[in-house]
Amino acid sequence: MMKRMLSGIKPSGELTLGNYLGALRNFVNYQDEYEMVVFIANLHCITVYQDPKELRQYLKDAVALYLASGLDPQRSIIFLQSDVMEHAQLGFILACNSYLGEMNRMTQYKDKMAKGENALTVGFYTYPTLMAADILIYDPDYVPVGDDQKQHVEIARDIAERFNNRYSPTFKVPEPLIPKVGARIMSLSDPLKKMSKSDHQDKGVIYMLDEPAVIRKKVASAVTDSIGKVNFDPKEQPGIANLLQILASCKSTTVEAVLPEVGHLNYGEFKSVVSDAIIELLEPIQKRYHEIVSTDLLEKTLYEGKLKAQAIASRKLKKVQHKVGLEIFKR
Ligand code: ATP
Ligand code: LTN
Repeated sequence: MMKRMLSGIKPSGELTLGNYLGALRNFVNYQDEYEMVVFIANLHCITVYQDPKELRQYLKDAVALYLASGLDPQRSIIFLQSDVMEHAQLGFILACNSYLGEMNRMTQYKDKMAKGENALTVGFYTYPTLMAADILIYDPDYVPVGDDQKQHVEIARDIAERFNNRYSPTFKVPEPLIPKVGARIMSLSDPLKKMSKSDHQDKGVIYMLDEPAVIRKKVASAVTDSIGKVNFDPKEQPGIANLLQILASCKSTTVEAVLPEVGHLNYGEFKSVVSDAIIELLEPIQKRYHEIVSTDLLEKTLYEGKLKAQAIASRKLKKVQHKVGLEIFKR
């Protein structure tokens, strides 16, 4: 039997090059070998307030970009998280099997607290238990995510093990799968910070739908250093190291393999090679995006995906409800 893989992307903005290299592209590649379950994490999105009109547009673009990148609705299950109500229901049960101490230790939460953000929502606090439900309800073998999401998958594993021990074996304990290259693309304007789609002010974020001229401009103004040599030294030259990672990842190879080709270039020449590689990668996807965005393929994909996902999720939820003792009569 084919092993199952599951992942989601939170469309809290337009998808970025980081989302593509760190996540989406890998989903597409995995379709040949695995049964892929891929969803748009719109519930996770609203853990932080979103303008409804903007959110709707982001969701639509995200589905279109999934398809334009090559996710195939015939082979993969593609759906909207909120369309499968079982996620939220299992999320609550898992929240009742998780502890405040665990939530307080999550980096994402601690970072926001440390920044003194005082309007954090309860939904944001329970982000990890909903994410655990997203995962565990499908019994995947692997969860491919970028580096920043590893802790969330680990807590899902802990919750699964606890539930299995407390009741009886119910959930598969999945493995996170982190790509070797492209797992953490940094912002071009601050190479110590992750390229993030919700950083709307940041000019160092490349969006998947950016026009070639915009990409060139952003790469040309990427922060570098005064050393003047293209080397891979993330400590001393984080900007150049990031561009090298982007180049290697765009070409689906390693930094070691691209260095001999660019090590002798000056920064201006090097940046132009990097822009070319990004444009070459994104242009065909953008073309397909424009072809499908106004067709009924998006609606059809989400409808069919929802039915397939619900079939799996409702079976699992029933089992869980029974084990926890919520049901009186077995249906
Ligand atoms: P937000 O700004 O809302 O936190 P984000 O752009 O950081 O969003 P997520 O929606 O949290 O991205 O992530 C979607 C997937 O893309 C995850 O698997 C995540 O690890 C991956 N990802 C996000 N940003 C990057 C990045 N800069 N480099 C590599 N992978 C990334
Ligand atoms: N938190 C993830 C999105 C996400 C997810 C998931 C990823 C929600 N549920 C389940 C993998 C599995 C993010 O922001 N990238």
